[in-house]
Amino acid sequence: MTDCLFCKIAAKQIPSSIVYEDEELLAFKDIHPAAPVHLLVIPKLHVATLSECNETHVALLGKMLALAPKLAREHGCEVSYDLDGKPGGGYKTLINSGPDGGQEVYHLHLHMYGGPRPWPGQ
Ligand code: IU
Repeated sequence: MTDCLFCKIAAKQIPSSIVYEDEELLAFKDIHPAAPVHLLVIPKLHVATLSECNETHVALLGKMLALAPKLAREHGCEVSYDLDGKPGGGYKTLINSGPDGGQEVYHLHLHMYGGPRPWPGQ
């Protein structure tokens, strides 16, 4: 979509701090970070909102979510376990959908928050 900001970021027409890219996905640093680590994972394909997704988007959505652990490892917020098996670290993933869900940019994106808290919703 020509007027979509995130399409322009995906096409490198607008600069962003890219942390991951493959044929289908781009991940970049949120321009107004709400946590020490605040990344956005987007599909290069324009999908306005999660509400437009159906079974044809299952693989794409799976890839977006499956990227989170890799990004977490690379940004120091993976879940780890101490010798007693107690979990530490971690991160939050979030998709805002529609105005009531707090969505402001109408190109599907997965937020990933990590690092020292607080983060949104905590
Ligand atoms: P939302 O889920 O649609 O509310 O989130 C949109 C996010 O996109 C929000 O966190 C913005 O800070 C972020 N963002 C960005 O990273 N770069 C931009 O140029 C614009 C918004 I506009």
